[in-house]
Amino acid sequence: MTILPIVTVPDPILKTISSPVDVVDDALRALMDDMLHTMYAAPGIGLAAIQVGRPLRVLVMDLADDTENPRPQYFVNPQITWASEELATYNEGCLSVPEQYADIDRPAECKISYLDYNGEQQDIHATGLFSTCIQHEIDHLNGVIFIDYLSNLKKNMVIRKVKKLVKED
Ligand code: K1U
Ligand code: ZN
Repeated sequence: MTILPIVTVPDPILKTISSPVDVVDDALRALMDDMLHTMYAAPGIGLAAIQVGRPLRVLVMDLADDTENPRPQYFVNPQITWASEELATYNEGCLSVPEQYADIDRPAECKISYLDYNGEQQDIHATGLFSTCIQHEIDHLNGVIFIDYLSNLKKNMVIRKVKKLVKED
């Protein structure tokens, strides 16, 4: 497995609308394995394919904490089929916006239909951090980053900080 480089803002590739996957085959599973490995190494709790430069509607997540066994989840062509009117606020981060956090409001609960690691159709009801994280990741598939919900002033400040951080590395 390979740890892939993660693209950071303001790289325009992050604005790409990713394309649906035609077939879940061994090549796609190899990409999902590399994405999971990359996410664990970062470390993070989610990663969309566009964050490693691949414009495909694929994401991986693992919400297990350090005291639990890993619980990898793979979502291919995920679609939000329902979202609650009730909102929840979470202080979000993003591996493409390193070391920056902001409170973001999103539907507290949602239902997602997707293909799993084996290409089987699945439906899931997401609540809590799972709901927040999967909505954040699906945003990536549509070229949206959490800082897009901030004012232009705040967003530009964050981008300046990330540029400085990446240059120093
Ligand atoms: O870049 C990403 O899309 C991943 C992002 C997912 C996310 C986090 C919080 C709210 C919504 C979506 C991250 O994983 S940021 C890093 C992070 O949250 C974390 C890192 C280590 C341990 C626990 C959390
Ligand atoms: Zn992100």
